[in-house]
Amino acid sequence: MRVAFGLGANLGDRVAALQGAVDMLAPLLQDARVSSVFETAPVGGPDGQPDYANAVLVGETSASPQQLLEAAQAAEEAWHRTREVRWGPRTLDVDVLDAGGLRSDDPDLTLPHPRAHERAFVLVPWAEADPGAEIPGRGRVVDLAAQAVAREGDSAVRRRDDVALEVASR
Ligand code: A4P
Ligand code: MG
Repeated sequence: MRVAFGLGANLGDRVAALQGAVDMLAPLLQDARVSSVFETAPVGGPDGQPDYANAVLVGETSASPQQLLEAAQAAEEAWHRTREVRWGPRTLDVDVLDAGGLRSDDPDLTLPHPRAHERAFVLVPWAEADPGAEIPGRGRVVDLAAQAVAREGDSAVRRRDDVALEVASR
C-alpha cells in the first residue's frame, strides 16, 4: 500500500532531524520520494515558537499500519523529542498522514491524519512529493493544497532551495 509520512521540526538542527527521519523510515519503503524542505509558520501552540521545517516522505510499503506508527515513534525517540506542550516546539514530529486509504478512528492511529487535509504545511510538500495523492473522504492533495495556501497566504509555506533531503533508492 501507499503511505505518506509528515515530518516536522522546529528546534535544534531541523534539517538534520528531517534527514534522520527519512533515513529511519525509507528502509520500510519502495520507490520512496521525499519533498523539498519547506519553512513554515507555526500553526497552534504557544505564541512565539520558532518556524518549522516540514517535509513529506511517500512510498509503497508492505508494513502494517501499526508498524508504520512504531517506526514513526522510533524516529521521534531517536531525536529526543520532548512533548511537554501540545502543539509546542519539538525536535522531530512524525505523523502517518495516510496508509493505503485506510480509515480508522483509533486514537492511537487515526487515519487519515485528522488535520492533514486543512494544513498547508502538510499539503504543499505532500502534493510536491506525490501529485496523484488523495485523502480519503477529502479529495486530491493538490486541490486541498491550493485551497490551504489561498486561506493561509503564500508566506505560510516557503520552499527552501538551499537544502535538500536525500532518500537512498532501493
Ligand atoms: N496518533 C493518532 N493518529 C496518528 C497518526 N495518524 N500519526 C497518536 C501519528 N500519530 C498518531 O501525538 C499524540 C498521539 O497521536 C500519539 O500517541 C499517537 O499514537 P503526538 O505526536 O505525541 O502529539 P502532538 O504531535 O503534540 O499532537 P498532535 O495532535 O499529533 O499534533 P499535530 O496535529 O501533529 O500538530 N505547525 C507547523 N508549521 N508545522 C508543523 O509540523 N505541527 C504541529 C503538531 C502543530 N503545528 C505545526 C506543526
Ligand atoms: Mg504528531
